[in-house]
Amino acid sequence: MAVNSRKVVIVGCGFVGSASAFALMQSKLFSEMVLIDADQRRAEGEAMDIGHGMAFASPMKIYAGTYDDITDAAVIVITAGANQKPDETRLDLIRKNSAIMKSIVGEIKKREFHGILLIVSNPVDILTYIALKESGYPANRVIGSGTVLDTGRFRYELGEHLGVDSRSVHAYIIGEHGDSELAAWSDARIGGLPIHDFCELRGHYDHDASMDRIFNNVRNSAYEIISRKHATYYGIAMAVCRICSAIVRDERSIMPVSSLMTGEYGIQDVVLSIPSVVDANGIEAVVPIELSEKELDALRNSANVLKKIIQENS
Ligand code: 6V0
Repeated sequence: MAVNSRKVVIVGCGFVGSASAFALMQSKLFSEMVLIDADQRRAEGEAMDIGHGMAFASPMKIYAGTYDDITDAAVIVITAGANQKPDETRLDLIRKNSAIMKSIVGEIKKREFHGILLIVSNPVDILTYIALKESGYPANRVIGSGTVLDTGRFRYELGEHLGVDSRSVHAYIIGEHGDSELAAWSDARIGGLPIHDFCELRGHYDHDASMDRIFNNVRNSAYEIISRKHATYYGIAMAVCRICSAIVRDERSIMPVSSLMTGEYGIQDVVLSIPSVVDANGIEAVVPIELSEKELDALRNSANVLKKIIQENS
């Protein structure tokens, strides 16, 4: 069956899935949205609630469906799974969520599906690796939201620090979406200027202290939000929307989604985030940005952390 580029499926309609559905409805990217959840009534309730906003947005079809509805979808967004509890790391979730991911991909694989799998459930890099292996799809079609959210948080923090629109900040968080992630400072640019030059233009000279503070704020964001409101979902919903836009509009946008590494920086057979060109076919190319020796070590460490978890759980 031909792919309908204006159809999306969301599997998992909890906080993240429903916030993503709400953001996608308002984005007008799709004309058909299918919601699937193990709790069918939950999916039905979300479809009704979000559907009632249509009169204030633009017309589309939103309904609670089944896996038989996936065959012509352009994108399946997987947000099913338990979320992070206050005393849990993302990696603690692995056992619970890898079983859920295997069962979902098993259902998808029973049907014909030629679109993109976008994995959001945590730990996202591990689950994207599992989805890739279980599905047998080519690596370009199985992508994780990776550090797109973390990078959004990083750009926000830098924008606030420097009094500049965060969209003018070109800087990435790369590696694992989690504790071993790193900021690619040596590649960071603000409006084309190297970051330290821009900082000095704004009267900030204490680079090391500011870099530590900003990166720690970014890395601890999820813990800080979860300790206050028990889940995070609006930021990731916007990130999902942004990634879907790059796919559906064939934008060739560069964003740090996570994908299978095949030798970049000497890293392979692990899924993590490096800036990548995203188009209608998913990952068109990985962009190996320049890193300092220290950053390279941190990236390889991040890859090793992820590899160890994969080995321990396979
Ligand atoms: P939630 O509110 O508990 O929702 C999870 C939903 O998944 C529930 O509605 C469940 O019924 C459903 N579900 C469970 N098993 C299945 C199954 N086999 N098939 C279909 N549906 C199922 O969790 P929340 O929405 O807060 O989080 C979902 C996932 O997103 C978690 O793994 C989070 O850790 C992860 N996040 C990922 C982020 C990222 O940046 N990648 C950001 C925030 C959260």
